[in-house]
Amino acid sequence: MGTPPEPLDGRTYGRRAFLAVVAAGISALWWGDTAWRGVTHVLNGVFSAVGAPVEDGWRIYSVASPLPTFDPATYRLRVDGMVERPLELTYAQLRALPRVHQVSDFHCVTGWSVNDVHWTGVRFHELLDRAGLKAGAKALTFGSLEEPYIDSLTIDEAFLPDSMLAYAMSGEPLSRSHGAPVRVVVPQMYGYKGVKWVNRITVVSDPVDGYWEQRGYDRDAWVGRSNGL
Ligand SMILES: Nc1nc2c(c(=O)[nH]1)N[C@H]1C(S)=C(S)[C@@H](COP(=O)(O)O)O[C@H]1N2
Ligand SMILES: [Mo]
Repeated sequence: MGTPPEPLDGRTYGRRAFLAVVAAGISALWWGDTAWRGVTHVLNGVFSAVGAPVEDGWRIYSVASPLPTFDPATYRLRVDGMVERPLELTYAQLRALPRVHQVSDFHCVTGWSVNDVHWTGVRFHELLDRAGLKAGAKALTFGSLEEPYIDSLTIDEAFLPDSMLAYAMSGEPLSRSHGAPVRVVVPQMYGYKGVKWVNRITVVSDPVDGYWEQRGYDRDAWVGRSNGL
């Protein structure tokens, strides 16, 4: 014959267990909420719609906050590295360079796209012709007012007929959220190559991994032909 379970303690134990579960639940809710806020904060910088503001089909992405503020009085675009004549262009000088318009589609590697985007800006050769490429120059590294976001293009990629440095979208100066004063536009590659708030173009002998490439995405971000994780 076995001994039946103790009936007296059972009650107390049940109540304790109940209280323990309630306490765990409350703490889970508490930590859950805190964790969720942390997660949405991170996702703002990671590829996700969660927490990223949406504007006309665009998700506004950044990796730091607040978004950079561009001051036309003090802004300079530096072109340096393997060049004969380093440049420091004011916003006005940049806008005075030969300008081009184009309409191209934009694709983020996470799956959203914006078709028929109207861009205005300058082709990269306009800048690099003025700076003068030194022998061995093969790639451009783009720096941003938003550190530590960077990316790079080979000079061949930068000289694709539809690659450009854009200072206007839809006929309006680039908005702060879209990267004022200038952003890289490379329609044949995924959006992460398109550094916003560009303030520096350094000519180098080899491309370097950009912000998202250091985190696993392909450096050769060809639309439809790269890893997209
Ligand atoms: N400085 C900077 N540039 C950036 C990013 C960023 O987080 N910071 N995100 C990139 C990615 S992944 C995409 S898809 C586009 C999004 O452009 P939008 O923010 O104008 O929609 O910006 C690209 N350029
Ligand atoms: Mo993206």
